[in-house]
Amino acid sequence: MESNQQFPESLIEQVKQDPELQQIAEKVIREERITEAEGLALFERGELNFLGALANFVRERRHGNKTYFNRNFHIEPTNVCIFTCGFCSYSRTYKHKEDGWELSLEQMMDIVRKYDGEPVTEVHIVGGVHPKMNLQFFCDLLERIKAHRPELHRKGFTAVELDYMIRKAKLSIEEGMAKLKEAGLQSLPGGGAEIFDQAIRDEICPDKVDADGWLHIHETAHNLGMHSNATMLYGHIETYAQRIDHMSRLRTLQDKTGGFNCFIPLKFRNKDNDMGHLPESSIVEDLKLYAVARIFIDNIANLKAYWPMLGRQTAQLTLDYGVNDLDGTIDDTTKIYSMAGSEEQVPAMSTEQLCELIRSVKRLPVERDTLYNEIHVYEEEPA
Ligand code: V47
Ligand code: SF4
Repeated sequence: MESNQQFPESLIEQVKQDPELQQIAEKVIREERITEAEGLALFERGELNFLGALANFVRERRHGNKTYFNRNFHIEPTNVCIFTCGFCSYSRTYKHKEDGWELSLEQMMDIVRKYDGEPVTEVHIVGGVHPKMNLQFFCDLLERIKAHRPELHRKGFTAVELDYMIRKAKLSIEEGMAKLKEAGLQSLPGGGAEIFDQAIRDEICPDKVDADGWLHIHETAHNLGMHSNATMLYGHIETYAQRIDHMSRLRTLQDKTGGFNCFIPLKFRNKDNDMGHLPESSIVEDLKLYAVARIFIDNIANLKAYWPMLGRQTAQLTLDYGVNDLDGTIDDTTKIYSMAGSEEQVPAMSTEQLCELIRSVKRLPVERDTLYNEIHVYEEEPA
């Protein structure tokens, strides 16, 4: 904890006309939790400069200038999916499965073997919900990766994929998660959360696991000693109040389990999907959201900007609005965002490029593992 930070008096000055915002700033400085109503006031009345300065104060109090990244690659077993989320540009229905891809165990092991001898620390496995890829198939995959390269951290499956494969195997969530852990699963990515409010889910992803189901799967993972991430898909038809409700439910579960590693806001991208008529949120709105998330969720240590979805320059900007993590090198192994219209058509950055991106905005690059243990602090320019 680096607490020699001074919150600029001029910023308190800036909200002098708004006693509620001033009180919120004072609470945050005293390290007191803000309420849902106060979170909403930040969204509704907080100017970008004020929110950024307050979020940056919180970020630097906890992390100083450190900005984390990891060396990872993705495996996307399939983009065939039984669900039809309106925002998804990536999936293909089972009826049109010939337009998508379905990887065999051997093809996925070829991807793993491609990284033999490379200093990657994590494989991130996530894809569509394929009716024929079952729990045993994924247990076999995990076992094979573990046998091939035991130290490679296996992070896998959104709660949506888990809910389907475990229910199909006729197991309870507790039994299914225990079986996956036994096979080698070590942590969960944060996907599938979207916006928890059911009225929004009914519009954008009516048929997949609901908020309680998502939270129950993550709580079960935490109880089994696994960590997980949490996401929020924003910038479509949700209101500020629904964003606060979403973050509040995560904050409540985190109070109970402490199992969330990081929170990842995911900006809705509108290319080639059924919600393509909606405009995308502006950069100002993106930055405001990161700032409010940093201030409101006081118990999840890390706030991640996922650069393949935001684009590198916006990701870089977020580092002044509460963000302390940029995910990983990725090596062009994910298609979710390039298919949805991201600027990053070939999402891959070398460690040097990531470090340069971080350094050029005067932050300190730190390579981490999946659980945020520090692997290397890049104090000096690499030789
Ligand atoms: O749940 C899908 C999102 C998620 C679009 O845990 C979209 O480290 C924007 O969760 N526009 C899956 N977002 C990916 C995910 C993730 C990504 C990176 C890191 C981690 C982590 C998790 O992607 C889905 C959905 O919310 N998504 N389509 C779209 N058009
Ligand atoms: Fe399937 Fe996930 Fe796309 Fe929804 S977001 S259609 S669950 S792949």
